[in-house]
Amino acid sequence: MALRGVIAYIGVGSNLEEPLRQCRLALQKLDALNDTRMLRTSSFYRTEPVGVREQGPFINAVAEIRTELSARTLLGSLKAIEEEMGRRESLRWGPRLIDLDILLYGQDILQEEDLVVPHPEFHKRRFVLAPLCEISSYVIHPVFGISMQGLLTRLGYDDLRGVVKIQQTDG
Ligand code: A4P
Ligand code: MG
Repeated sequence: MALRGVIAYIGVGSNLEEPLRQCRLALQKLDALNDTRMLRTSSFYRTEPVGVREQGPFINAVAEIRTELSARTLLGSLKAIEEEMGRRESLRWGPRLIDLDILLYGQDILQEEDLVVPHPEFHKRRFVLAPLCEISSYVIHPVFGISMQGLLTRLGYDDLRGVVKIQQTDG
């Protein structure tokens, strides 16, 4: 059967109520979406909070999916998962039960009021680039024309905010 749809990358993050469990559950729900197939998932990473520093560490991961949903429908599905899991309105960059972001949707560039793709700022964030590089280091950022590995390398060593791969056996 011919492969259809678009390859998209979804960022998963949580720092509340057993974050690792929240991230695992979110990935299961992502896997169960209609017209969407999970292709690969990164390891989980324990990461220092970026933005609001006075909050607990995050667990982050990235999933590669193939989807026949439009970017907008996919956004709606991600928000539905967040709501189903009990996410409430949260402070910008503050603690959150679960955050699901469309990092990339093929090579599309979207600049709408409530949908910006590639997700703004991810090119500067080690907590996104490290898991993304683990599964798809060669993917090109459509705005900058640089690979994920290139973006990660470009962060250099002056941004060594803790981003540590955790072992599956950590629970
Ligand atoms: N929206 C626009 N574009 C997108 C997109 N590509 N994907 C809109 C998903 N949503 C998108 O998002 C607010 C609105 O953004 C949505 O209604 C949607 O229409 P939100 O998820 O409700 O709010 P948010 O999470 O506070 O905003 P955002 O922009 O996702 O936050 P950030 O910038 O991702 O920051 N530190 C660590 N270590 N790990 C983290 O995961 N996350 C944040 C959140 C801060 N610090 C962190 C982490
Ligand atoms: Mg978000």
